[in-house]
Amino acid sequence: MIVVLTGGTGGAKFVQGLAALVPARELTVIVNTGDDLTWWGLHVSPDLDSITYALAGILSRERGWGVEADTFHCLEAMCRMGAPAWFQLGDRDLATHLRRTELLSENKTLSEATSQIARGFGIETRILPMTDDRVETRVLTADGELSFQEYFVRERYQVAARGVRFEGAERAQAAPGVLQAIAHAEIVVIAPSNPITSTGPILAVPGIRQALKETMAPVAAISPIIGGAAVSGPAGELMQTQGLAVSIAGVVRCYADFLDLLVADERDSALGTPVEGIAVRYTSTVMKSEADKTALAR
Ligand code: FO1
Repeated sequence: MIVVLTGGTGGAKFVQGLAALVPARELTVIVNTGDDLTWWGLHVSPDLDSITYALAGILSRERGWGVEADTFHCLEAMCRMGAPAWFQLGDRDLATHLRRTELLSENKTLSEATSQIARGFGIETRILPMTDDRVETRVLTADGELSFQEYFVRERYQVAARGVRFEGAERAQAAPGVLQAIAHAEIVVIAPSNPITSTGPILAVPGIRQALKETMAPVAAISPIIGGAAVSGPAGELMQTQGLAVSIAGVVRCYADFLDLLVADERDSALGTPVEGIAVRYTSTVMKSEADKTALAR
């Protein structure tokens, strides 16, 4: 059993690569839900949906989120009626949020809603939200706090971040199956995701970090930092707010208490950043093509 911890678009690409190599039932994906939001009254779980769409083979290649070739007629109609439109939901994507919201309103848990949605797409891989409880990533700025999507999408991470916190994390419980999957894994892989806002919320759920320390499985992480900079997004700036170097050494510091192996890009080998106490394997980690994704996963 391979267990992947993931969030964001880099993680979804990596899971796509892995899914091409590993039988679907031998993979369990534990997903960040700190980015979740209520939008137009609907419960949207962007990272769960990116994994679902990636495994269903319908993740938009162009955007890296949402459904390939989706249309935005509902968004246009909502705009006409004065609804907020900075967070764009495609028409086919919308069905997922409608169904999830309906299931949650029938007192199903997020885990149950997620597995029902995944079944609808014919997915056999287990997709587990990190928790069924509400944990919300909050970004601290000079003018107050923003939700993750306000910071990431609405402000396009152009406001200076001072820190990040995970509202509700200390009271949250790992979702059913999460701790067991880590305990019984043959290998655990931390996807090339933002270590602060994508995997950070997962590790903030009580018990998950401990499970990673205790598992007999080797734990490997793929660095989202390439050549001393984030591949995309605000990972670099957010790492600095936590006093971390924007380097593979900074990534290792996020995971040092349980990590056995860091997979880093060969450009970082050339930089020669010292990484202490951990094995580092250098390879090409840029995922542009399908072949890149499977090569990295292999
Ligand atoms: N990202 C954007 O940059 N702009 C959007 O309007 C947007 C909408 C959106 C809708 C559904 C969804 O599942 C993801 C969406 N994303 C959008 C991506 C999302 O903000 C990120 O993938 C994650 O939250 C980062 O982990």
